[in-house]
Amino acid sequence: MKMTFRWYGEGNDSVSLNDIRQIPGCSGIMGVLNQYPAGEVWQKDAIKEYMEHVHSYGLEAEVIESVNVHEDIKMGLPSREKYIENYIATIKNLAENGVKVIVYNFMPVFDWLRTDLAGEVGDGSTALCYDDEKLKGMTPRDIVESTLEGSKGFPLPGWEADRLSELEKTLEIYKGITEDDLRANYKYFLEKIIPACEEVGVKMAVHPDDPAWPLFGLPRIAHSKEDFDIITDMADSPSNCLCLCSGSLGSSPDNDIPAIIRHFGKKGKVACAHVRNIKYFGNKKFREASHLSSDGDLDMYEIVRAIFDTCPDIYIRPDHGRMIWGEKARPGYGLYDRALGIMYINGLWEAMEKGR
Ligand SMILES: [Mn+2]
Repeated sequence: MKMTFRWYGEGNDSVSLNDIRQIPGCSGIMGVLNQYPAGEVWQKDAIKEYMEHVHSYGLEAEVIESVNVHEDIKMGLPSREKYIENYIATIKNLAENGVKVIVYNFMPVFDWLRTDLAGEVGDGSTALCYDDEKLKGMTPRDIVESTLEGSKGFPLPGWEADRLSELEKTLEIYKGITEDDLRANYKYFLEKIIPACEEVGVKMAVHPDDPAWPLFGLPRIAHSKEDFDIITDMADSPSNCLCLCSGSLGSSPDNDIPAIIRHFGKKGKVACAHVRNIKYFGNKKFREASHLSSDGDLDMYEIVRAIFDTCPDIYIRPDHGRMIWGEKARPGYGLYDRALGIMYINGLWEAMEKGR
């Protein structure tokens, strides 16, 4: 297992590389170069400079996240060809700079979504919350505005301005796109990019829909074991993998996370994992919890155990954390609670290794 920490880049994160290297057992980051809007080629020189900077702190950056898929690819528009070409160029440029895993998603329009970015936990801390009843009273534009307002000035992954600039127009086009259409467009994309990934030894790791159900009538096709069976079959390759996010899949109690990890772990299909806990408050209503099992409804021991047993060599990172100890940071991405999460996962891991 390689323990990592999500980092948004100099000037774009309240957490520094110096902070990250002080977290015990943390060997690297899951990084992003967020100057590039979806569809643009990530340039070699910029990636090289970024890598050298991360390496200068003794940290690795073998996993890069948020290499966003342009909406035209998801919608299957003729313009997808040039965006797929650009995506392949980005894959090659990243691989040339030591990247082994690329995390992406195939969610239409909205990436992750919460109705409250600073819900009271009850102990003075706050956490990201979702309440479907609350969302029902909101339009897509309302949720975009409330999310940007709650972001405390930090750009949020998946809520990039370029992605949301033509929101209404994009939503209109999606009205004619079924789940099967979206799957066909996804397959088309994978068939084009996976040979390039194989050539340069990169694994594509698709992030699950978050939350694990359709939103605003938009098709979503990556939130269950069955969905991932279909996706991994779309391109039969060691490069076509998953980013197992326990909190995203775990937003639905129907998903048995340890069983899903074991199923795909044994097949060599898990490239990395985001580990986080969730507390349910009813149907489609949850709050993100600390990593500790007893603070939420997911069993972190069984989740880490499934990784330990079936895919022990993957990259792991704590996912979102609560905002604790008065920290001011990008919602979900403070230093303190995620560092606590790392220590908890490290503790589970050491106990498993020694108890073998
Ligand atoms: Mn995640």
